[in-house]
Amino acid sequence: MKNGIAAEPYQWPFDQTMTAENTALMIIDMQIDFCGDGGYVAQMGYDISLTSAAIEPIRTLLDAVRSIPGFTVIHTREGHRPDLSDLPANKRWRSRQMSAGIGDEGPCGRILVRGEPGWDIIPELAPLPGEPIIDKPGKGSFYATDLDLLLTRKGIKNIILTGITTDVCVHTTMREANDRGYECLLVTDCTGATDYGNHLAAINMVKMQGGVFGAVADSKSIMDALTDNGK
Ligand code: C5J
Repeated sequence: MKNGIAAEPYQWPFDQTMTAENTALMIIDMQIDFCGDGGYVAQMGYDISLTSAAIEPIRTLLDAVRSIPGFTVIHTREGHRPDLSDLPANKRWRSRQMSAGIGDEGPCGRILVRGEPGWDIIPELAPLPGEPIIDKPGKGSFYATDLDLLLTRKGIKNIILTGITTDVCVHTTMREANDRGYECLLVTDCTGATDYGNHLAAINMVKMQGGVFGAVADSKSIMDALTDNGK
């Protein structure tokens, strides 16, 4: 990782201080509810091929990162307590405008409820023992979680963001992380949205104003940098 990652709109991270010890790979909400048959996204009528397209690229990147000693991998899951006491009324009533409401019964159990089959991370990307899982009630991974504490304690400065959906939970997390001073990189082929135009727009937003939320790169550029063979 001598030269950083070929990214847009700048080589990432800008100050070239990326090491296994100060960098984390975040895998956001790769749950059946967001990319599996019968899950929340499918029940809302969206095309899960758009969100599930990220699975294989993430798996390849994850395998590479797991082979590097000291590299932190963090998984997140969006979901609520079974009694829905952590589900704000605005989130619930708006979800019920669609054909599937959060907390309602679906083919994969109660939608976005902790412990239900649909809430689980997909088997292809199952966390290994020792890889932290952040359970979050919101779209952002920092809100009402101990993520910031965990990153600070580990000395993490750089975050590589993957997962779904690009325009909602990935973007919210990236914005939260950016405001807290983390250097952020969104991986274009390891993310996906329920609308392809929104995926592209979310990527574009990052690049405005010199990298207003950080930078973007594809997974090949990251793999090249991790193995120092891209130059
Ligand atoms: C959404 C997410 N889209 N994980 N959640 O509701 O992006």
